[in-house]
Amino acid sequence: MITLLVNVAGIALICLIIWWFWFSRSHANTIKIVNLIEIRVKDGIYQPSNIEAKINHPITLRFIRDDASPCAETVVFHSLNISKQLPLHQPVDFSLNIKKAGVYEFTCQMGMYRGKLTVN
Ligand SMILES: [Cu+2]
Repeated sequence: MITLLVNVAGIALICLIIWWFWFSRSHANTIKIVNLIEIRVKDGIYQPSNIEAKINHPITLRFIRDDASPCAETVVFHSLNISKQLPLHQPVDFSLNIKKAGVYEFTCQMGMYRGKLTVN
């Protein structure tokens, strides 16, 4: 009877150790899912220019400007009230987490470059 109890306790302990290692490992390896989308600014267009995102999900739009013309210099998200300057060939991130469904347009300051972020 005592040996049985010891065996049960031993097995339980082994399970606990395995579970603990598995749990702590999987915990340490947790990956934060982040949507990163790279947008090239070139030849008068944003590429890609139609982007989809989910409500309440973080998304990062990384703009890389390859167009030297001053037209491409600024990206404006009108309805979000955000704008950023794009230095040539340097990534500029917009990290967004939009709480409301809709179509969010982004353009250069003169509205020649155009793109939209659709949030559902
Ligand atoms: Cu422009």
